[in-house]
Parts: sequence; structure tokens; C-alpha cells
Amino acid sequence: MIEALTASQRSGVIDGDRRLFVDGDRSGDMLRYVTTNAGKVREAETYLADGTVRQLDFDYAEIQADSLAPIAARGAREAYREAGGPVLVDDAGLFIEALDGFPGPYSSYVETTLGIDRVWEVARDLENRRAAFRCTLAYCDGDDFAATPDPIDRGDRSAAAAAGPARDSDEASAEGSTESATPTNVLPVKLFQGAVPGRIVAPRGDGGFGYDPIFEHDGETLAEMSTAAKNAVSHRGRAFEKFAEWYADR
Ligand code: ITT
Repeated sequence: MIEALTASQRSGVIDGDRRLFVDGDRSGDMLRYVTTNAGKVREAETYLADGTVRQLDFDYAEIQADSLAPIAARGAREAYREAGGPVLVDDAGLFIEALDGFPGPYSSYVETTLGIDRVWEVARDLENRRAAFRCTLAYCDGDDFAATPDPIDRGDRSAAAAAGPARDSDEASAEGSTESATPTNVLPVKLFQGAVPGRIVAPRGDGGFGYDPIFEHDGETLAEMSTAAKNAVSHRGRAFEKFAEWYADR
């Protein structure tokens, strides 16, 4: 699950007629939606006004953690350094109740190695097949967010509070970490979270991506829903609603 490539090593991504990411483009304050996953981009487009966002196909290093927020926050700091402007990182995962939340933050690794059919085989024999999909969006533009009420990751919070304006650092620590950070090295990250409850079922449906065929919500798998219907109930949709509202007022 630990990978790190530079964006400038990757080629641009074309979606229909629209160029989402121009290789090597670091200009202006354009928001970069940082993901290698085209399925996420399709869903996010609904929430982001045309021309204000581009996909940055950048595989940030995913730290090992038992929740999504520190992974997304660390990724946002790294992506901000790479992009040189505002970035939004999206970290998601499937949490199966009877498996103590597994695969959770390891969902990507498990999808790649086992695949969703094997995940279904594991879940099939469970008495309780309840699960949740969670998404954390992490926004970073180098500014502080002291005036806003929602979750903010500042690495070492007490040091950051004393620090005043944020600075960038390779050593910036993750949310909740007690790792010490010097007062000048903390780059604030704003977090938006969403979750959808459901249960694991035998694969159904051709839409969506990832675990969608085996995740049922309200009688339908996410893969049986249109993008709009999935957004209306999904972890990502909920996180993006919060983000888009905040971003528009910013
Ligand atoms: P990026 O990190 O580049 O954004 P990724 O696909 O690795 O791409 P995540 O780590 O957030 O993204 O995703 C963890 C796993 O969960 C991965 O296997 C995804 O395919 C899957 N996943 C994410 N969002 C999903 C969704 O809305 N529906 C179904 N599966 C999803």
C-alpha cells in the first residue's frame, strides 16, 4: 500500500473533451483533486464548478494508520508541496463491522491483492454483514483555518497554535499524533468526512467502481445506482457536500 511517484512523471488525463490535468502545470490557484482513481473523479465533478478543478494524478505516499484522516492529511501536505497550490486529497475505505473494521485503511491493498469477490467470500459466512464506507477529504492550500469550526489537522496542535502562520515541512505529523513538530513546520489541513451504512452482499451491478458491487445500501448495491443516486447517499457525496459548501464561501 505504500507507493510514491511524482506527478510530473505521469502523463495528463483526458476525460472526454475536457483536460483535467495538464502535466507539469503549477500555475494559479486552480484546485487540484488529487487521485489516481477515475471513478472518484466522475463522482466529484458534480460538486465542483466547471473550470475550477483539475485532477492531479499523483500517487502520494499512504502512511500506515488505523483511520483515514491522518492518511488523507499527510497526503494533502505532500500533494500541496507537489502541486504548489490548493489540493484536495480523497481517502476512502470499507469498514466491515464483524471484522473490526477491516479492510478499512487497507481497502486499496485488499482490493488489489484479494479482489472484491474474495472479500465477499470472507464476508459471506459472517452472521453480521453490516459495513460502512467512509471518505475523508483533506484540503490544503498553505493557509490556516482558525476561524472555521470543522475538523482541522495541524499535526502537533499545541505547537501549531503557538506557531501562527503555517509553514511546509516533510516532518509535519498526522492528526492525533503526539509526534513533536517544531512551531514553524506545521501545514494545516482541513478535513471533511462522510459515511454511508450498508451491508456486504454477493456482487451485483455494473456501475461505480471498487467495492461498489458488494456494498448494498437500502436494497441496492452502489454499483446498481447511477452516479447521481450514489452521490445522494454515499460517503463521498456527503463529504463533498460539506466541502463544496465551505469552499464556495471561502
Ligand atoms: P487514490 O488514493 O489515488 O485516490 P485509490 O483507489 O487508491 O485512489 P482509496 O485509497 O481512497 O483510493 O480507496 C481505497 C479503496 O476503496 C480502493 O480499492 C478503491 O477502489 C475503493 N473505493 C474508494 N471509494 C470507493 C467507492 O466510492 N466505492 C467503492 N469502492 C471505493
